[in-house]
Amino acid sequence: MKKEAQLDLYHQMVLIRRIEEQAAELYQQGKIGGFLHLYIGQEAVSTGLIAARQPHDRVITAYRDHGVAINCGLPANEVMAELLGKATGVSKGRGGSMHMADASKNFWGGHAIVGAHLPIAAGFALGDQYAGNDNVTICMFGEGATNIGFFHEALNLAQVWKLKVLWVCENNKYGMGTSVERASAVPEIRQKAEGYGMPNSRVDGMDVMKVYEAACDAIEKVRTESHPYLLEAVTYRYRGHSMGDPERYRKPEEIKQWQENDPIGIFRKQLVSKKTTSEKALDEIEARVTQEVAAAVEFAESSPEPELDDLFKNIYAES
Ligand SMILES: Cc1ncc(C[n+]2csc(CCOP(=O)(O)OP(=O)(O)O)c2C)c(N)n1
Repeated sequence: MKKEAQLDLYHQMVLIRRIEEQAAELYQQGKIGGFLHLYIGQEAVSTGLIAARQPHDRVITAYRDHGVAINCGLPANEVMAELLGKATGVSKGRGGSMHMADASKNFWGGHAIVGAHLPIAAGFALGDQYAGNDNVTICMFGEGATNIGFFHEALNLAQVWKLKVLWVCENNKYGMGTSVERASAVPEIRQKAEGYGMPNSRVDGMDVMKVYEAACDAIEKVRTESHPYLLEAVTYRYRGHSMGDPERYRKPEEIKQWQENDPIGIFRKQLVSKKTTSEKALDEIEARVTQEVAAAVEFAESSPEPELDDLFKNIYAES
């Protein structure tokens, strides 16, 4: 990957981190309502993954979606405005944290029901198969989602119909307060694909370049060989499941251990040690992000609330 593209990935990862740190503060001030699930610690997964897609490849994910939205090119201002429920938000203030979407960027959301978007991803790919194009649908979900029916139904049909779906499991070790060891019959999620005869692999989800390479390889296989593929990215969330999680299910030492493996820190070290760039250039990116986040908050806070008269708009699609 060229230097400029690598610096762009660094920028995206830092932007996601700082937007979410800011969102946590705004939540505590009561300016963000509903649930807020932070992606902090997992930035390398969506950043590496989305960098490997073509613009015509679809992306769909669960409720931990702010980072994915940024990686898909949704503007930081509009992501922040959506978090605050404002009319200028990516979903016009109607979706909030869990329902960001922008079809023009091929980002199909943001879904709150665990696993429910997996059959939707299979449906997208079936539609693309009918249309005869070579779009790949990238479907992201947590390891908790792989213990429920939607996952198995969707993977089975995807393999039967040879649908072009890249299934990406972000194994961050916990589904709310339940550890993967307590809930999954097999230790590695990728093993579940074996039951459907589906090619699969596992990657270090804390290393953005490793994710990027694994994703390029998997997307190429899906597109050219016309079959689904399951990629498991091993990662960790540093914050609670959502805001207000007392986190009684894990020890602070465990979080600390993973923080030593911070995805932004790892990438920073790589960029400097391989002489791709200097510490100074990376500091400049960080300073730029600070300004972008401040501008996003300003934009969101000064934006209007959705109009009451618009309440019933955009509920049904017009035929
Ligand atoms: C069908 C359904 N069951 C339960 C819930 C409540 N719930 C919300 S998140 C979650 C955990 C899911 O964990 P995982 O899929 O690993 O994703 P992560 O939160 O780790 O990103 C649960 C059980 C839900 N939203 N939908």
